[in-house]
Amino acid sequence: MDTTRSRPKTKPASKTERPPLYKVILLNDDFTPRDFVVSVLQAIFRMTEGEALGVMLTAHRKGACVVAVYTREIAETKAMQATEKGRRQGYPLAFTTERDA
Ligand code: NFA
Repeated sequence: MDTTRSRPKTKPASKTERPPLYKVILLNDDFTPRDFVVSVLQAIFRMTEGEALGVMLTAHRKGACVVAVYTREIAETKAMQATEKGRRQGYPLAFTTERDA
C-alpha cells in the first residue's frame, strides 16, 4: 500500500466567493411598439428573435419579465443602454435591475 503521499491537512483559508447577481427586468408599457422591444432585446441582450419575442410577450401579458442575470455592473449598464434606446425614439420603454442571489 502507498503510504508516502499525504493529503493536505488543512482546508484552504478562504473559499472563492462568487459575486452577487442582478436580474434585468423588462417593464411593460402601453406605447412602445412590440417590434421595437424585440429589436432592443436582440441588440443589447444578444437574443435570437424567438427568445426576444417570448420575453416581450411575457412582459406584455404579465407586466414584467426577467430578461437575464448578470453581475451588478453589467446588469446596470445593459439596463441603461436598453432604456436609452427607447428614450432616443421617444418611447417610455424601461428596464430595471434587482438583486437576485
Ligand atoms: N405593450 C406594448 C404594446 O402593446 C409592447 C411592450 C411589451 C412594451 C413589453 C414594453 C414591454 N405595444
